Amino acid sequence: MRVLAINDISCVGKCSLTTSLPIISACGVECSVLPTAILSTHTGGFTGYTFHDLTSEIPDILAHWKSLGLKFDYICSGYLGSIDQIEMVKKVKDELLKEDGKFIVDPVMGDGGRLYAGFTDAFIEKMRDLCRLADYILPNVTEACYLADVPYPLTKDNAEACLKKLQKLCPQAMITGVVDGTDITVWYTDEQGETQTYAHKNVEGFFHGAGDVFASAFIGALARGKSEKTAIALASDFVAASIRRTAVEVPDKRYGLNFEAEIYPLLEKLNG
Ligand code: PXL
Repeated sequence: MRVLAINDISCVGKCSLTTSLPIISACGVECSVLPTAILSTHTGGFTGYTFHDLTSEIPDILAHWKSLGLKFDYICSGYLGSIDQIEMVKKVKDELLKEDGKFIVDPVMGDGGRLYAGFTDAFIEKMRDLCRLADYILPNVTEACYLADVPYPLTKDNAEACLKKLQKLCPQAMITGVVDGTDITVWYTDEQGETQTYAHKNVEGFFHGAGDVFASAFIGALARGKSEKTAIALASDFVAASIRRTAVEVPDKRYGLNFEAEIYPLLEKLNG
């Protein structure tokens, strides 16, 4: 079983590959990486960060992998720095995903109702095309609103309508982080096509990297053979526990979640 995580390396501020690698590995699954860019920190809340685009390196990496005959059971994409990189991910999926493999797209573009630095309408349109090729998509509320072209934010009254629009892009669509009163909820479509929700008590505040931690645990659990429903529950419980801990333990939330301390309980459930 081999997962390929396509994402950036934000050297400090846990997100992208610094969450995918430890979490997917801890789940007991081999995680290979295709780094899209290297940044000194992520772009959410820090200023003065460095950004080195790795697009030009990728064709040679792919050529080498093809010469080795490599194929992946799961390919998941996260933060992509340009439209060219979206095209590159399509090529990787076409050439390196096993025939019965799964392609998971976390359409990382924004949070809190706003796009991250550098994202444009043209990028959103291309991200919709990438979502059309996916087996699962995992947007947060902001990304769901941009992809489905509905007003931000979502509540329990309009989340299902947004989910239905996303299903036209990808039948197994999800929306993470829908706040409903005192709860925070994942909305998703189950394998029978029914809308389902999975909720936790919301913790006030903005927790950087939560979406990446959720996506990593979801993929790890799927790759361990769990159903979509179980993988969503395990990943949500893991993120919620990490957020509760981070709220009291980590003064500067830009540095990401303390998910490390919650890995053992995740594994107990995964192996139980
Ligand atoms: O957590 C999502 C993310 C990933 N990668 C980079 C980011 C962000 C969010 O700000 O800036 C580089």
